[in-house]
Formats: sequence, C-alpha cells, structure tokens
Amino acid sequence: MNQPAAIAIAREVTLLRGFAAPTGPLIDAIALVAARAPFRRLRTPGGGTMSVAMTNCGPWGWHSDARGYRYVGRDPLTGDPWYPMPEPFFRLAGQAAARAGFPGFEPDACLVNRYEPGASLGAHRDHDELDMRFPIVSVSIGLPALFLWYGERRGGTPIATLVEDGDVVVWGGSARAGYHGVRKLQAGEHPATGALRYNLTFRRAK
Ligand code: MD3
Ligand code: FE
Repeated sequence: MNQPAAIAIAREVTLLRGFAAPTGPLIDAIALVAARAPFRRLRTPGGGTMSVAMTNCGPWGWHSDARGYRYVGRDPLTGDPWYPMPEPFFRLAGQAAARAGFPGFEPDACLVNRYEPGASLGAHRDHDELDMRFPIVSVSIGLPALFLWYGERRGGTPIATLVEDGDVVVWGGSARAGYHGVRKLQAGEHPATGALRYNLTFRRAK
C-alpha cells in the first residue's frame, strides 16, 4: 500500500494519488465479479440507458430500472447474490477512508463501473444510501478520466481533476451530498485494461 500525500480537491474531497497501485490484482478480481454478474448498461427511470456499464460485488448492489434507483441484495438479471466483496477490496476502502480522515468505514456495497470511450456520467449526487455520515471511496483503474466536482449545486463550472490508474478519491462529511460527474472518456490504450476505464465505488448502503 502506498502512502501518498492527501490532496484536497475541495473541502472533505480527498485525492490519494496511486493509493491503490498496483491495480493488476484489482483487475483480476473484477473479472471474477463480472463472471458472476456481467456488466450491463442500466435503464434509468426517465427511460434512457446509461453509457457506463455496471456490476456489483458485496452484500448490496446498486441498480436502476424503470422503477427507480435502489440497492438490491441479488442481481435482478439472474436472481443470484452478488459476488462477495473480496477482502482486499474491503481493506483498501477502509484504509483509504481512514487516510482521508474517516476511520471505521466498512463498506457493504461495491459498484463497479466500466467506461468505454465516449461513456460519461452526468452531474448527480449519490443519495440512495441510508446513512450519509459514511464517506464514499472511489478507485480509478485503467484509462485516465476527468472527475468533475460541482459541489452543492449542479450548475456552474466544476473543478476538474484528472484521475489515473491507482488513484483513490474519498469524499464525506459536508462533501458527501455534493454533485459530481465524469467527463466523456477519451479513446486510449492502457497496458492493463486496453481501451477501458474501471471505477470501484465503495459505499455503506444500509
Ligand atoms: C470527488 N462514479 O458511481 S466516483 C458513481 O468514476 C460515480 O465512476 C464515478 O460517481 C466514477 O456514482 C466516480 C464519484 C466522484 C466523481 C467526481 C468527483 C467523486 C468526486 C470529483 C471530485 C471529487
Ligand atoms: Fe456518483
């Protein structure tokens, strides 16, 4: 585990550069997670389809369809439980949170996002979790992307931060409800993931 400097992107938004490097073991684990529950592009309540493909591991998985956004204990596509949270994932999330000033973080959900070139995540806030006192930990893998931080309002000019393979972002406290997004992924080639970016998002859902 690397012990990089903690860079403040905004108040209570912390970037830990390279904290999750090397990411090879994480990529191997993602393959196991996706063998149980394949990546899929979810429908939104508004009738659209997300450009980012998703799957989950751990007790709870984030899901979206015509009925809305929610956490589910089984994959609605197969009825099977999600792949268990790998112990190294759980430890990594807890250690990153502690490094950013949030000790005692025990995630019960890991959303795995997969970006192909052109995929993006519009400005949104993560508010489907029961207890917003817990932080969220985000781990970037593969191709670089621009994280966009809007803060309390969805409009305005966001703070853009380039996140690269192995970078971890932790946000909690006053930043927990902030608007954020990810800029359209640029084409590229990463030695470990090819033309893809993955993001692991650790949450305490319940
Ligand atoms: C903090 N995922 O799944 S984590 C999500 O890269 C989600 O897939 C993002 O948002 C992803 O709900 C990244 C969230 C995030 C985004 C931008 C930020 C956190 C940020 C910008 C600045 C600080
Ligand atoms: Fe989010």
